[in-house]
Amino acid sequence: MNAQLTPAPANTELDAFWMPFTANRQFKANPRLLARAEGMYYWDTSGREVLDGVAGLWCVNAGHGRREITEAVTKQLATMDYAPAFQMGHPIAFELANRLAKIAPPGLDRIFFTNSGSESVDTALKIAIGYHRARGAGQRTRFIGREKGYHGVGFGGMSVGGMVNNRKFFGSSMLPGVDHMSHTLDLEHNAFSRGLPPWGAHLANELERLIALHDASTIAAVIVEPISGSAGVVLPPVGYLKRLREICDKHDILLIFDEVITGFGRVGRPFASLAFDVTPDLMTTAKGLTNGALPMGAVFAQRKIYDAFMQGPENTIELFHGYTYSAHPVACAAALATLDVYAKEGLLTRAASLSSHWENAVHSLRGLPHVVDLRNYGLIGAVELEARQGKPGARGFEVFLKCFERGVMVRQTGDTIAMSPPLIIEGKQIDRLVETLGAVIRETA
Ligand code: PXG
Repeated sequence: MNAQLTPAPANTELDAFWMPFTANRQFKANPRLLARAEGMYYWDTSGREVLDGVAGLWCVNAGHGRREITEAVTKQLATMDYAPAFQMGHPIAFELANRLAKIAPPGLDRIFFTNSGSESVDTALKIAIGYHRARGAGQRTRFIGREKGYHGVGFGGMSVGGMVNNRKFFGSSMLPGVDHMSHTLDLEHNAFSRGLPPWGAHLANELERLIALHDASTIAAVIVEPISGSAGVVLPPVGYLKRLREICDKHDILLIFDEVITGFGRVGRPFASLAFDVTPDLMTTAKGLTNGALPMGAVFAQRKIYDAFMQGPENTIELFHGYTYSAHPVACAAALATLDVYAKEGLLTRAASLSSHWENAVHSLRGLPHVVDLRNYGLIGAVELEARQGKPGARGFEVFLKCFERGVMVRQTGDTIAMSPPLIIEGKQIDRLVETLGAVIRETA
């Protein structure tokens, strides 16, 4: 297969690529270059094996180098490389939408294709506004997000998001009319919870306060991640999401679940809304949809939302929105092959059977120096480290680097280390991942 390793470029050859969400100068002085991937592993440019503890970036759920996906993509490229989806169609886009509708949470059977999580979020926000407008409630344009939320980097997603660094540089360019609820991370009450924290459902009642402040008649939608990933894994307290659903229902406000990370098996069910038994009106996805092999996203909408747009003369476009690459045939082929792999290997529920091993492994780190919290759900885990005095993020970054040096890739956000391995991981690999992290934490001052 792809056995040929790409030689590492000299450091000066790294200048032109302005790397995303990266400390460019630090990286280019000391690069970490990946050259090959298969199954649970990457190999770097020197041929060193690295265990993938984050499924790339939470997307390679079926593991790397899946032959079925490669073949489907190759075949589709040779058959029809591109076809427009504006006023034209191609069969596999419809096939993919039908397949997704079958595994979707109840009623979410109308699917809009995008190319990323950020585009899925901006699409869902626009659909929410359009839905209310189509029903004669065009004044409903506000959104409620949440602190620590991450909804990608488009102007819409950034505005409803709640991660400070992603917002502060772009301050005056936010969408108007957005407010935020408090996040639900509370170490005083919930540190070291196993699975969902028992304390905190009442935090959902803040939504009632924001609704009272702005008036329900101005609010289009509430958007949250069922489990926040990027902010360092923030879990919903037991009962919290159900409460949000009740409040939204009471006030005719749409509830959007951003399942870009939690979708496609990460939590032991195909989607977190199924795991938590709370059904949103709109659901945003990307990442695991194609196993990360090609960029693609999908917004799942309740049929009532789609139907609300289907009015007026039949030759008019109902939603003035879409991307050149919406339903790209090659991405559709990758997604269909991915869904086949998930189905054949039971990967959309495999995390449930591994979750107690995973939970025990993650919580075995309790008591190590500077560990102030451990969080887990499905095949998601996080270790929160105490920040060094006056140097937030420094300890976390050092742990991330040392893990990589020892052949284990984890993710770092501030002083939190996140893990989200491919769903094909075996027990021994879970142990190696967590033991390496533990050893590194032990020797990091
Ligand atoms: N919503 C959620 C919930 C996400 O996690 C996006 C939207 C945006 O997706 P795109 O495809 O536009 O990047 C994301 C992306 C990490 C990390 O480890 C998380 C993401 C991306 C990169 C890194 O924290 N999530």
